[in-house]
Amino acid sequence: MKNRTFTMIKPDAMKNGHAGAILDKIIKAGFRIVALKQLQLSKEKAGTFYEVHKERPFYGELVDFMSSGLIIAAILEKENAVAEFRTLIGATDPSKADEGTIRKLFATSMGENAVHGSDSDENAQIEGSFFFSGLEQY
Ligand code: 3AN
Repeated sequence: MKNRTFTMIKPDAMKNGHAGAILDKIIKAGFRIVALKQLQLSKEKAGTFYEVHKERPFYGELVDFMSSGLIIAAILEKENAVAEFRTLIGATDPSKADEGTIRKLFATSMGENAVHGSDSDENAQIEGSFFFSGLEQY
């Protein structure tokens, strides 16, 4: 059965001009775009989105970075979407990401790692609805 995941192209990849190449890889990997938009998160919204990481030492840095520039947010659909997308993006630390993955190709560091991908079906649903209303999902 087809299911959904949520992604963001992060400010580093946007500034470095990789948004087009990343979307191309996502589409060629067989994901269907259910919803997509470009926006800039306020610090407050970025803080809410990453609330689960509030106690981690990198939380402040992460919130500053994610609100530092434009992002592209998108909901994607494919069979086994969450796991398939995590495989396509590669490990959180780009130096440990497999060859050919989005983070290996486009990420600069553990913090500035080009893309976000949901880690479960439940979080994909929560994250997708943080950015998109039901009417914006096709
Ligand atoms: P992933 O994005 O691969 O699911 P998580 O959930 O462990 O990774 O971390 C969420 C985000 O927090 C990462 N995408 C990354 O931007 C940031 N992050 C994780 N670990 C670190 C770290 N050690 N230093 C700085 N930022 C980090």
